[in-house]
Amino acid sequence: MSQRTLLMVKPDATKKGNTGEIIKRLEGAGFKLLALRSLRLSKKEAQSFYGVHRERPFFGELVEYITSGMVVPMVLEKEDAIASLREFIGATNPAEAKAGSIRADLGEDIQHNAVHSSDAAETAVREIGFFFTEKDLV
Ligand code: 3AN
Repeated sequence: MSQRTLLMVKPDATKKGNTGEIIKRLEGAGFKLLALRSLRLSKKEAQSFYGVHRERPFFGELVEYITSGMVVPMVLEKEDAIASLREFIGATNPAEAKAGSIRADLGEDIQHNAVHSSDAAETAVREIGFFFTEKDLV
């Protein structure tokens, strides 16, 4: 079943000029780009976006990092997009991500790991709605 998911290029990757490389890899792997933005999140927006992690010990650091520079969220569509994108980007920790994946090649460490992607169907709907309205999706 064709599915939509959200991928967000994180500040470590935008700072290093890796946004184009990431989009090229995604399109090359058959993910169809439906919408794309670039912005810097406010502290409030970041706390809301990462709300599920509020109780985790690294929450403060995570918010500080994600608001430290530009992010590039985008909506991608493909068969089984959510699971196949998570497989494609690699494990959260770049040191454990499979060779050739975006996080293995372009991530630095568990926090500076180049990209975020939605982890489930409900999360994808929420995260797409966080950045985009239905009319943004081509
Ligand atoms: P994923 O982004 O692969 O779904 P989660 O949900 O485990 O990973 O983590 C959410 C975010 O928190 C990730 N973007 C990751 O960079 C960050 N994170 C996870 N674990 C740590 C940690 N131990 N220290 C700092 N940041 C972390």
